[in-house]
Amino acid sequence: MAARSPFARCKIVVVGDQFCGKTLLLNSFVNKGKGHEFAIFESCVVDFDLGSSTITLSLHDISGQEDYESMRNLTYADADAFVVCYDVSKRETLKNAEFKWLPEIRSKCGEDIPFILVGCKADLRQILHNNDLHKKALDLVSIKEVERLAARFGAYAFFECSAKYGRNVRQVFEASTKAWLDTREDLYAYFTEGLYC
Ligand SMILES: Nc1nc2c(ncn2[C@@H]2O[C@H](COP(=O)(O)OP(=O)(O)OP(=O)(O)O)[C@@H](O)[C@H]2O)c(=O)[nH]1
Ligand SMILES: [Mg+2]
Repeated sequence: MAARSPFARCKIVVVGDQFCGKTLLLNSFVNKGKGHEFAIFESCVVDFDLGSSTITLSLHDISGQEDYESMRNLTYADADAFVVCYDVSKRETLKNAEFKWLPEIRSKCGEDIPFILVGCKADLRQILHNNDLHKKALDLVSIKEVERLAARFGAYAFFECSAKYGRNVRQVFEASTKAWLDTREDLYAYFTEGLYC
């Protein structure tokens, strides 16, 4: 008889500037790239297949609008890991990850809260690669800047993804789940290696 999995639920909160791509990222993950583009996601619970085991993810979106701080504080309560998003076509959104979102989640959830850094709309980087005019206008984020920020704040991982084309979307949630499991010695072995069998 197969052993029962230990019950584990991981609460992941996706933060970042307004319009940087948080809601589409969550929708693309939950609806596997199908369905409509919803403007609002809010929260949802899904079973996530990690290969040899399944983990329950509680996924939470926020509004990137400045004046929603009290609502964000409610969402941050009991968060296990964060996905800190920026838009690869807007350097200002990476600056805000550095000066607004990372300080905010650390002040509310502690310095050691695990997080990953995610560049949304990576398709814009590809599409505009050979178009210098657009590249300037869009103020693309450089990978070096992201590497520096990730190293300075101790990001578990960083990715670029395209929710529009479903690229690297699963990897974002897999990495944020592992970032949390890394802090949970009691669960890590089971969920990453399937040791109980
Ligand atoms: N090209 C491209 N556009 C995207 C991508 N992801 C999101 N967008 C577009 O960017 C706009 C904003 O996306 P949202 O997901 O609503 O952004 P948000 O971060 O949830 O914004 P707020 O809820 O206002 O904080 C929408 O028009 C999306 O269609 C992507 O991967 N590629
Ligand atoms: Mg949104």
